Amino acid sequence: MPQINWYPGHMAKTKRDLETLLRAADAVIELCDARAPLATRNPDLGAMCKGKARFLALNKADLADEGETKAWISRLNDMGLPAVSFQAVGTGGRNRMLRLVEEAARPAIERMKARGAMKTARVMVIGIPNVGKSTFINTLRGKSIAKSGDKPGVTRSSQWIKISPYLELLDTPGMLWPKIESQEQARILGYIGSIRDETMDLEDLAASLLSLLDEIAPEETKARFRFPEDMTGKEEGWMLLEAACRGRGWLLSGGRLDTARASAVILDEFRAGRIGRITLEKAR
Ligand SMILES: Nc1nc2c(ncn2[C@@H]2O[C@H](COP(=O)(O)OP(=O)(O)OP(=O)(O)O)[C@@H](O)[C@H]2O)c(=O)[nH]1
Ligand SMILES: [Mg+2]
Repeated sequence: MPQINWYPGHMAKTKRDLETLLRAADAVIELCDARAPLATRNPDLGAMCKGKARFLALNKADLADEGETKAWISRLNDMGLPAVSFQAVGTGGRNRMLRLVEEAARPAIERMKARGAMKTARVMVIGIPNVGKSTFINTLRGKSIAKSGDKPGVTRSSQWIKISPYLELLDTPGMLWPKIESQEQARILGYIGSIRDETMDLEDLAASLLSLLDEIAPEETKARFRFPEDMTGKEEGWMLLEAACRGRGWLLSGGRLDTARASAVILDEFRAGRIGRITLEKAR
């Protein structure tokens, strides 16, 4: 399997910029993807945000398995990290989230008040690319102000966005970290769309995704890609990719299998939640 080379050159600068901006923030909200709450967290953020009030939002909860998300929330809370689930598309849960954001910033505001200064709460929204930071801010604002899109690297520079007369949120560019711990983690980031597709071998990626899905959600995967009845369930990713080509009719002239097209569609369908609500990392 080719190595994924994932650290875009501009990200070292992003990190330096965020460190400077953090000084002005009263609290930090970190967003991760509810389908992989460990793999989609940047290990550098803990040290960067030291001393700041902070909580984690498991976003895109609509795409993850509900029971797994609940289990993840209690595991993270048990570890001492306040965590909640959220769905940034749609308006359900907006008021609850606004209250949480305000609560996180309140101690800093109270400290300022005690010194006689009236202050707007400034909360920074951080996380790896494509987890929904800009969408989250737009939903809390009730208006599409921050640019968002279904690929990583949409937000190029940070901007403060006024949510109410007393609250501003900082939209930030997604941040990855320079040293990759495991290729398995890199692949998860590839599946959910946090690494640019152009830097990966999409056929390898789709083959390994199929093999993971076949393990976690065999029924949904089999039904979606119309695998033959006699598959044993122990096939390699590439065999599954070929079976999906036959099942879904992704063929070239002469009946050759169109694995390139198949891979693009498989990744799209997974990212959009069409195969089912599937959590890639188990909480227990
Ligand atoms: N299903 C679902 N999709 C979401 C949710 N939140 C965001 N999205 C989608 O995820 C994609 C990425 O959203 P963005 O808000 O641009 O993500 P970002 O974290 O700002 O990304 P960068 O700016 O590239 O770091 C968009 O297509 C959103 O519509 C959610 O809760 N559920
Ligand atoms: Mg963004």
